[in-house]
Amino acid sequence: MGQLISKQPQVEVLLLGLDNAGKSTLLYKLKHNMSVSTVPTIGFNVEMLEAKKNRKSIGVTVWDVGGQGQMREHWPSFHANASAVVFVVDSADQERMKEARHELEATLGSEQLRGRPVVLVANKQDVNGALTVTEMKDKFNLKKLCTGRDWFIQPCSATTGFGVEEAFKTVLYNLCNKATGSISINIRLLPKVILLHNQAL
Ligand SMILES: Nc1nc2c(ncn2[C@@H]2O[C@H](COP(=O)(O)OP(=O)(O)O)[C@@H](O)[C@H]2O)c(=O)[nH]1
Ligand SMILES: [Mg+2]
Repeated sequence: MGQLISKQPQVEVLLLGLDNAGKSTLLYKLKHNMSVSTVPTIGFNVEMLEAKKNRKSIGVTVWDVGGQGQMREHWPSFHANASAVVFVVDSADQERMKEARHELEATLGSEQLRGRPVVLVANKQDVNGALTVTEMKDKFNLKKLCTGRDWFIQPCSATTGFGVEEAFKTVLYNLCNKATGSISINIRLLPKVILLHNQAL
């Protein structure tokens, strides 16, 4: 098993965002399709997923790095190997929107992440008063902030599961599309397994 995994092409996805944004909830929903009670992440969680494109497997490692103030200093240590960034924002927490934007700006300013695709997850869409994706796009000035990279904003509710798969499919789509230059990739997500199937081949 270990040998098989080590021969797979690997991509690493960095899951970032302020504490309480819903990163760990999102990861466990994706991985186990279940809601878990989370506690603030001290340090980081790491989960392996498997994507399949045609019959080839791609190992996807997701790093869920704690978002509390003192942990953010360590985010840059995760930049070097990251293929893509998924940045989770609590869309209902308007008071911390500026802080979230500041952290996203700092992250995207990293040399090591230059050109890497980014998905902004507008989480907690189930909460009354949550900003819509259009409002978030404006608040974060995303078009300007993400110049020079593939970017996407995904409405999501990590607790209900709405938009969770799509957020990761978009990341993988961007990565695989780049790697192969292929035209159309359909991505199917099975429990614990993400299937990428290229219909063109
Ligand atoms: N209503 C709602 N609550 C959420 C959602 N996602 C996460 N939460 C809650 O937000 C809190 C923080 O979630 P957690 O995943 O620990 O955030 P993290 O610090 O970013 O890892 C928990 O109480 C979650 O149940 C969501 O989409 N909607
Ligand atoms: Mg967490």
